[in-house]
Amino acid sequence: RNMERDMRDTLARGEFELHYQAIINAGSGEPSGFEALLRWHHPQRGLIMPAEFIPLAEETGLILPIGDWVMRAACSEAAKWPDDLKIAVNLSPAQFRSKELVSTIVGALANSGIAAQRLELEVTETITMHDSEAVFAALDQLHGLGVRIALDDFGTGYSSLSLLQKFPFDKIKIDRSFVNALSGTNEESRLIARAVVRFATSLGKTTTAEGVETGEQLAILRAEACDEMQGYYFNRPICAAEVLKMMHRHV
Ligand code: G
Ligand code: G
Ligand code: MN
Ligand code: NA
Repeated sequence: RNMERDMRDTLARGEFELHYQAIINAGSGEPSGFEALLRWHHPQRGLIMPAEFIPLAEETGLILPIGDWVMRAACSEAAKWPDDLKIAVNLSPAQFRSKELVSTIVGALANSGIAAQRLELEVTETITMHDSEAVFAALDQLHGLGVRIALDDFGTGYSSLSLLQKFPFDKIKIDRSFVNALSGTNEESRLIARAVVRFATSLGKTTTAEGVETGEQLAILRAEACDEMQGYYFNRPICAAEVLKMMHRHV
């Protein structure tokens, strides 16, 4: 497969890129951290988004070295930021099949010098579908080191209540499909947002709404006491240099 060969070459040359999207504290309106999002600038095909190449990376096992690169690059970049800012990194279910996941993450933290508490791992509930004992052990070990764990895309899959009880999630990210439906005239979507926030809060977990695009959605989520917001209303994913520029404007 040409795409697989191209992916290997890109990885070997260190030419993947991370973009970063701010996660905004609903109270202060300031970023509490950034989510790292993988990008591939293909020499012929231009910018390729993760949805187009992560499935192949998972099939071929390349997600393991790519995931290692992402973890190291994201932690090293975060080391340049004020140390109250977190870095969120997405993990594929396939990465949990590697025995090296915990040591890779510990290595990336040590190498960058950032505190474990600044790293947040975003996982979807599909990680629990295969060998959930091994996944639990890895998450529990990382959580014990101070790494934060977020349940991504909440509400889209088969999230069960027992999953939330069993796994050490610190945060629930409300999927953007729910946020997208929020408007002053859609009472039902507001009730769903309210229920999810209350449910998560009562379990001691924080909530982040993804895909916030309008001031109206922001106002509703604030009124429902959602802790954090993320979306095009605040900013699009931006490159590392732009993040640094943005920070200089703020200090
Ligand atoms: O903006 P965007 O197209 O970047 O992200 C699409 C999807 O790709 C998201 O669901 C996100 O979880 C996933 N994704 C983005 N970056 C990474 C990454 O570094 N690793 C993994 N495993 N998934 C990622
Ligand atoms: O699945 P995950 O939440 O990790 O993926 C994040 C994805 O959502 C990325 O593809 C990112 O570019 C995209 N995204 C971030 N903010 C918005 C938004 O406000 N609207 C839409 N439609 N997509 C968004
Ligand atoms: Mn995510
Ligand atoms: Na998501």
